[in-house]
Amino acid sequence: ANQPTREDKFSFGLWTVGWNARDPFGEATRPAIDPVESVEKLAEMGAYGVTFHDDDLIPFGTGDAERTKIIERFKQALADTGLVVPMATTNLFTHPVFKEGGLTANDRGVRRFALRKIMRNMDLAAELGAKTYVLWGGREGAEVDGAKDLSAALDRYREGIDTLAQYSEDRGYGLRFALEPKPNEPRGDIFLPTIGHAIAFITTLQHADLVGVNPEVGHEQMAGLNYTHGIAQALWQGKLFHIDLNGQHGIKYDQDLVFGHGDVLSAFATVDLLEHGGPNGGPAYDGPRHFDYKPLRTEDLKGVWESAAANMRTYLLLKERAAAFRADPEVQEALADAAVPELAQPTLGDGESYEQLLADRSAFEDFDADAAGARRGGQVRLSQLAVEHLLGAR
Ligand code: 3MF
Ligand code: MG
Ligand code: MG
Ligand code: MG
Repeated sequence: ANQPTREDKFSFGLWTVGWNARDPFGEATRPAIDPVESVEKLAEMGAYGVTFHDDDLIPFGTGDAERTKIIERFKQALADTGLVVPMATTNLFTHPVFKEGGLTANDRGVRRFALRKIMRNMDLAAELGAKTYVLWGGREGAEVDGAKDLSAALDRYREGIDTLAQYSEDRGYGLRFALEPKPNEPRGDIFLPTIGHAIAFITTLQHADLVGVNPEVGHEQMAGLNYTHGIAQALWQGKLFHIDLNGQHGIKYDQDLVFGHGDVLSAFATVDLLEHGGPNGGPAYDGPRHFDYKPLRTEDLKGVWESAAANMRTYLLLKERAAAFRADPEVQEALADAAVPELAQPTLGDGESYEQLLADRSAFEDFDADAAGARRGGQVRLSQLAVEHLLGAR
């Protein structure tokens, strides 16, 4: 039952399984993996999609003839395996040219180069049928406050995204863009650091309807935020265009652990929201379940594929646990006891005006605040039921 299938919509970035484990302190511990091998392996394991940065597939600086060959070979692998490309993105962080930013670099030439690099990969994304284009601005930021005109940086960020959205519309690509927030790393401070910052920024865009977010579990947790709450607001605002699932232990560097291998209770809440937070207890999100993780540096190639499988299996186990939680009559009772369903009831009555609220003595003059303040919470019971379902004790 916990064998992944295409219907589960699991996808992986080429840069995840393909990471050779070079980090800021140490050399690679594994060989790089041929993208075609990753496609074959992921398909075999039950994933439905693969995603990539331009440079994951076509190394930076590759000539046109070689580039065409690489693309043809990749397309053949997709055709042979049936794997799809739901999302693509751009590497605007590895090459030294982006050391001071991409779309928000002080150097105008770098900004123009960044736009062209994105546009070129959007052409490929559209050709491969991608629906979503992710923009993670890892180098859009600063270490030195005085080295960046912050207001101009936001102007340039907006200008860049407006230009890209217009390009997609004019070319008929029909892409939707998903901004990926991250508070820091590699820059000391990154612009649009959280889901909330990104959603607020999006309202200023020319094609605001085409732009949403791609929140990553670890990125929000690095800022000490509740990932489930963050994506819940994105969903509520119609902005959850894509997700990066992984694991993280609190406020530290971006760990990119296997999904569920960090804060597992939070992962349970996330899956519960994605699978049961929608209308009538159904799914709240129908996009790809995309994993952006890194196989630990300790692992060999066997460990790479074990870790890829672990992401999918953990998701499916949490999905099963969430379904059991929702179906448990005691959970239903505990939810009612904690008055959870009551929140769906509007605060004002149907057609009631604030004048009527003012006239309602039971709402204020006769309201027994002490009695309401003494009301049973019932939340620990709910929490324990979640833990017990998670642990397989129920
Ligand atoms: C870095 C990330 C990125 C983005 C990727 C997708 C390298 O912390 O999460 O992965 O997810 O650029 O656009
Ligand atoms: Mg990340
Ligand atoms: Mg991460
Ligand atoms: Mg990510």
